[in-house]
Amino acid sequence: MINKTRLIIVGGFLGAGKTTLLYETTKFLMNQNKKVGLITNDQASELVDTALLLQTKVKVAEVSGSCFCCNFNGFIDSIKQVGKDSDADIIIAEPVGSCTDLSATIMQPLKDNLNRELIISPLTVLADPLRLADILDGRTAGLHASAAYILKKQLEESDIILITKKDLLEQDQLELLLAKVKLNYPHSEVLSISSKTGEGIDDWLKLILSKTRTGQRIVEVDYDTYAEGEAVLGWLNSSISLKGEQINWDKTATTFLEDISQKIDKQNIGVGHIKIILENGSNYLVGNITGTSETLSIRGKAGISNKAQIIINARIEISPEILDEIVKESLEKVTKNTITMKINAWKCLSPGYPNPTFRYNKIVDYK
Ligand SMILES: Nc1nc2c(ncn2[C@@H]2O[C@H](COP(=O)(O)OP(=O)(O)OP(=O)(O)O)[C@@H](O)[C@H]2O)c(=O)[nH]1
Ligand SMILES: [Mg+2]
Repeated sequence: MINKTRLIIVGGFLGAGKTTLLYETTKFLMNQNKKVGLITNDQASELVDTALLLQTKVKVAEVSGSCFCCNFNGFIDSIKQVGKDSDADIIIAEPVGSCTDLSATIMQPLKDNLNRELIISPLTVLADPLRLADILDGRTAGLHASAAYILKKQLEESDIILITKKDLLEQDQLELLLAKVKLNYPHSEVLSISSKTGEGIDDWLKLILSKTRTGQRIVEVDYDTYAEGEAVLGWLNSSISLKGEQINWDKTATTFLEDISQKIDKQNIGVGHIKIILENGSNYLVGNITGTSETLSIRGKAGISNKAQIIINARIEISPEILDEIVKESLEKVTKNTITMKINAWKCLSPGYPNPTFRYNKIVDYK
């Protein structure tokens, strides 16, 4: 079989930098005249990640309503669909950040079932350097112990650990972290990148595009702890149309996120990731919170106009009911008397017990 499609799976905990890397990698590969297709994944529909990645103009398929592992057939259908629609040389897929056991539930079944159609790259697991350093020091990175358990299992089962956001570290901090990670995860290759500066993306791509040994380790996962780690997260996905008179959307989005992050700080809530995309025609901004208010970041500008669309995705350690209240209250505060909202979708949930379609307990041979 000639011209097999490359499949790259980019895992890692919530907020680790997966979508940002997919975005930058897609642009990088397009500049090399490669055809790229992308797959996003979430427990519900209305994804910030999909809306953002569509800005690259490549095809984006979405597996929503369940993770790749619990809807493996949906994942296969998406691989085939996006491969066909974009005639892709390379497909990059981003699983849900609170998923683990991917080697047993995704990598092995993929090798077993799609080895004639695909070349599968090593399983790359992204890690935010600040969370990673905290975990390596024996703490929980501000997360519930069971959520931190998921993060640790992701690292253990990786073929490659990719420390992200290296621009946030001094050189000596980075070297120390790299050395610690290598010591703690001796079976994985360890690299670092910054999607912000582009540094390291080339080296990572060279490595994963030249290798096919993937899913080299299946680790033991206690599904009750894994389920608890997911269930402590309230999950909110919503999409809203906004209308007003010459509204400054950048200010609106900033005030909204600041208000939410203040509540999080005050109530000391563990944060997976809160993200928004606010689109005003072809202008858009993306806002993220991955921990305390210090992590709040806003990129891009949506400008001033009468109409815009916002998608909000939040995963924080609080019940879905309280999350619902927090977000509604902050929205009402910033829209009061000036902006009318039409809610197109609003879903609040707590992820159910993970129930993968397949779970292999042996490594599938694959070269
Ligand atoms: N400084 C810096 N920030 C980054 C970098 N890469 C990602 N980020 C930031 O990290 C936050 C999370 O990035 P995402 O790419 O959305 O993370 P993710 O892993 O896709 O998150 P989920 O899909 O929710 O699991 C955002 O605020 C990004 O701007 C980087 O290289 N440097
Ligand atoms: Mg993402």
